[in-house]
Amino acid sequence: MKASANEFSFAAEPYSVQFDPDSTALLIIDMQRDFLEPGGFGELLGNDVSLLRSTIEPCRKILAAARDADIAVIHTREGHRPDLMDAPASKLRRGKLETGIGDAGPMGRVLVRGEPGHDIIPELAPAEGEPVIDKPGKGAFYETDLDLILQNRNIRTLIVCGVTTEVCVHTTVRQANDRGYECIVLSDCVGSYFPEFQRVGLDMIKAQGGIFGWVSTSKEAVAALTKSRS
Ligand code: C5J
Repeated sequence: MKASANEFSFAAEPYSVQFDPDSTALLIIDMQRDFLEPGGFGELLGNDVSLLRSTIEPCRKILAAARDADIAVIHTREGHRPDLMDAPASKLRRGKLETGIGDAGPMGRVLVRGEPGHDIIPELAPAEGEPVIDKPGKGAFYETDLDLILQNRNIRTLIVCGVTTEVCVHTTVRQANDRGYECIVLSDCVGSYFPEFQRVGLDMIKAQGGIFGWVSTSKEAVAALTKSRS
């Protein structure tokens, strides 16, 4: 599995991908109660949040493997200041929701920082020292210090997990790709409320020779990370 000094590879589509564990990070996007649990923003938008729950166990496994292999781990959360001054009016209006962003819901104020719904689900709780990027938009690079953190740690490759595939995962992968990062999206660690968006979202990443990056699985990634540090 070793390609050259400190370079490893694992099976992916459209072709196998090489990575250096020292310049690789696991990026876990928005695995928040607001998207995965009943009563949060995802459900208030009319979605069946149970569709995302299959991502939890594979995410838990790759998170454990990354920690064991001493790979950098970064979490993100989508949400807003309690005064909502960082939320565009268009976002607040969108969906014409009866209970929308900033309103009181079953898990506190919807998509607001510091509220229970904004928390990362307990199964994937960040460990001490793992940065949590609070982002006001869908893309994790928009109005955050993610790029700076990655640059300061010489990270070039991102193993990407989280929700939802076609929204925050896709937007982040596109932003990362334009900034020169290599993205490997793990198909069983990303989820959508729409099965067809899940399929097409993953196809779009790996099409045209990997126009946005690679698609692999948690099994392949766990095996590769484990081997890289053995
Ligand atoms: C959405 C996200 N779907 N994290 N956010 O609004 O994908």
